[in-house]
Amino acid sequence: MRRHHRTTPRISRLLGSLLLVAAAGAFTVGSAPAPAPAPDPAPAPLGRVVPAPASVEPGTSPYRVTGGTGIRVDDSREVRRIGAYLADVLRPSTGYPLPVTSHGQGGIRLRLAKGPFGAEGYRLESGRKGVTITAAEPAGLFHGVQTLRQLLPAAVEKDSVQPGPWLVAGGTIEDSPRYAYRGAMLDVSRHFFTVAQVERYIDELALYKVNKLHLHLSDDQGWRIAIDSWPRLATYGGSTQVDGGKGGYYTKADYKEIVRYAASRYLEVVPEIDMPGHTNAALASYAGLNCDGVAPPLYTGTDVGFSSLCVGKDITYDFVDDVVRELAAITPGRSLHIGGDEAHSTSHADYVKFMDRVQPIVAKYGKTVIGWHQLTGATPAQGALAQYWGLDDTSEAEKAQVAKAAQNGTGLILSPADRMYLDMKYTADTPLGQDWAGLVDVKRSYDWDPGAYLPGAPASAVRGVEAPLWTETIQSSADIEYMAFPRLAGAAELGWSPAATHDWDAYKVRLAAQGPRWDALGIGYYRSPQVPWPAR
Ligand code: NGO
Repeated sequence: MRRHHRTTPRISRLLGSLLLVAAAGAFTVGSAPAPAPAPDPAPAPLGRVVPAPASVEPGTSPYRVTGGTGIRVDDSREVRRIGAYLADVLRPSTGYPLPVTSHGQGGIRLRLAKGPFGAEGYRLESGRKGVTITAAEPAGLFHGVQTLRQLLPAAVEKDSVQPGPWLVAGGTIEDSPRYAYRGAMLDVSRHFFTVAQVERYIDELALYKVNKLHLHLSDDQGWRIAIDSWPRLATYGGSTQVDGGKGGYYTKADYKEIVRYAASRYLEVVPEIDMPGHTNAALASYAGLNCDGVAPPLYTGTDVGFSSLCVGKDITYDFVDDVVRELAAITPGRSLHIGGDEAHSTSHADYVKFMDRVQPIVAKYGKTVIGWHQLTGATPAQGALAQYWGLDDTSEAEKAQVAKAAQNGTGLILSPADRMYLDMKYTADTPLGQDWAGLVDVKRSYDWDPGAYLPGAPASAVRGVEAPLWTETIQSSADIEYMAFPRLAGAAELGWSPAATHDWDAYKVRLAAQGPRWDALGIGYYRSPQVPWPAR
């Protein structure tokens, strides 16, 4: 996919457009009179956007982006930056100069103003004279820019000059999210992904207004973040991965770069250190962390539930304190995920004791706890969020335990494995992924309501949804994209769009229109037969 911060030399683009004009001219030489130009194709309907906007009011005349269009921004650094991001998207394919300026009239305007937009909402007004996106916060402008991209023809996403025309349907969109937490998780432990690969995924998440990137930074197979006070975690614990590849880890500078890049796309990084189970990489790195003082070998298989930190040893809490302190210091977001799933080698009493000691450490360093929903089997700290990853078959008792915690104030992030797990196979023939939670095709992953999902949990406890991508079988950006697209778009819509817009038959048509965009961006996706993709 094109990296939006890369700047292609404008001259070559201008040359490209000149050549196109020259080529068009060549056809008319000697054939007088020139035929009337074909009428413009109709622009995409104003509401054909994923996630579905909250409200869409079609107007009459479209706006046409031309060589004279400017991008007019408020005179602030951040709005100018968003203008430059939009220009980077539009210039290569249109071939237009699209200057970003804070003066002039008409064209594409990005402005901050007080209004009923909330932290992430925006209004997009389009008509003959221009397109204006208004928001109270820069994040809203950025999300509005993503909407504008989808209103333009798919070819706008290409990297070389295309013929156009570049029409945006007329009318007004008023839009803001249903949930504040709209996440995607990438497991960088089972297989390691480079900063560039993570940034590529961030760009893809931003297309769909996802605002949290949860990084699963540690597991049995690899520890992926440098911790200065425990250096072997990364240098040794990060030295392999599933199937024995060389693994890797992020230096603090790498991690800060991911955080910075995510923030430039209005995503917050939520780092996870999974504990007390899923800790073989740490236990292998420091013998002292083991109850018997013996370090196990590094692990490159895919079993779960066999490792545990030693709950009775004080060094365990020194370790947790150091890791949380160092990670919190380089994490501007409010949340820190402490895992807590599948602690099958930790007794229940030890699990409760561990969580009672570890959650205050997270608070001490100014962060709020997120844990997998097994945390509700201990005592979730005030303000903690539980991430539910059960499925239809999960026992009623377990569901009730989570619902009870929600009634008592624990917020929920919903990641039901048989709906939201991007590592589940679409069909039995899907070459990648797993099927322990069943097969999850596009309709199943989209067609449920987070607000009414967990019996007994108040709708107000639901803070949002997240689509996790576990990477036991995933090794490349192409693998990530094949599993994430198209399901990620549905997860994003569940997090953003009002429940009233939920409708599979309408969704699948909007989703189908994303296919040519992914083709233009070089995103290889699963062409599910459930979706009426246009022919290629
Ligand atoms: C489970 C397990 C992970 C696996 C994943 C694979 C959770 C929360 N714990 O989800 O360790 O990687 O399934 O689908």
